Amino acid sequence: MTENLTTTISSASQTVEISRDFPTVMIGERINPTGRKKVLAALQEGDFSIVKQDAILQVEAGAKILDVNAGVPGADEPELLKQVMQMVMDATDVPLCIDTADPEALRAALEIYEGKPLINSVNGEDKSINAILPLVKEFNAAVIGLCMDDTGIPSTPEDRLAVAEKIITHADKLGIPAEDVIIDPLALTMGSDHNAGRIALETIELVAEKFGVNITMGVSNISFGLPDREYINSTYLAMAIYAGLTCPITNPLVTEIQTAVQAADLSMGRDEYGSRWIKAYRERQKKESES
Ligand code: THG
Repeated sequence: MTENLTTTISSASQTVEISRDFPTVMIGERINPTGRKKVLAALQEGDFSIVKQDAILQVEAGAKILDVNAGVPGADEPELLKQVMQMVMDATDVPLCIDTADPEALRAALEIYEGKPLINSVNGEDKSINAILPLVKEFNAAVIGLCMDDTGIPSTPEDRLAVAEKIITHADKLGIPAEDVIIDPLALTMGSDHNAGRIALETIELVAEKFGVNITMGVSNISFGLPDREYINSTYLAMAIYAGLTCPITNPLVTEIQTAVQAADLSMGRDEYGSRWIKAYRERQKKESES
């Protein structure tokens, strides 16, 4: 087994360490107009209050990093992304995961960010590698590498591993260490392919075993189009943590997600004396008695 690498991400005032030897790090997914119609409508109207509220609520619910996506169709993405990030940085102290496909928006975001951010994302296409990895190096960031390239998302775990290897190798050539590359095996929905979950789990195992790198994943993707998504997402999340997932992009406001992460960490021996589990239980009880 390869050594578990540690990725360090920071804001101006906080540092987060990600590793299979440490508790799971939740990356809050909610600041994203692509996945959320209400956020889209608000941002189109220049209303950032929902962003502020989502930032605060997600951190209170246990998110250690916040994903920030400002992909509003037709908008000036570099400007909007900076505004959304500034709002989040004013409202919370946690490090950010900058979620954009636009290299110009990414550069604009990196120029105002204080600390070491996580860039979401690069993929195995030469065009993406050549545009994104130099920015990762220039701004001393960490980056999420998606297991896809110009031919799409490979259908086998072995072929996804090969894309991960390509990204890690190119990063290394630019002087970006493997611990600053976090691999995303890509969760597709089981609503259209019942093997999608298994393929992603096997990819996690292969990548963790071969490279020791950290693993992220947009867990909610797994259940698009299916009913009772929170049960699927939370069960899948616990299984993926066992397979080697270390920093899921997920919705921390969902109780089933919170408890799945906490119970998985306890089950993996990452919660000494179960003290975090007990503390979280007491907090849930307190909340219930208040409501
Ligand atoms: N990998 C990486 N980054 C990602 C993803 C990934 N970023 C975007 C996405 N996938 C993760 N973020 C979300 C955000 C919201 C939802 C799912 C993933 C979501 N939204 C609800 C829905 O579509 O049903 C809507 C909720 C609402 O409108 O309030 O589920 O895979 N690296």
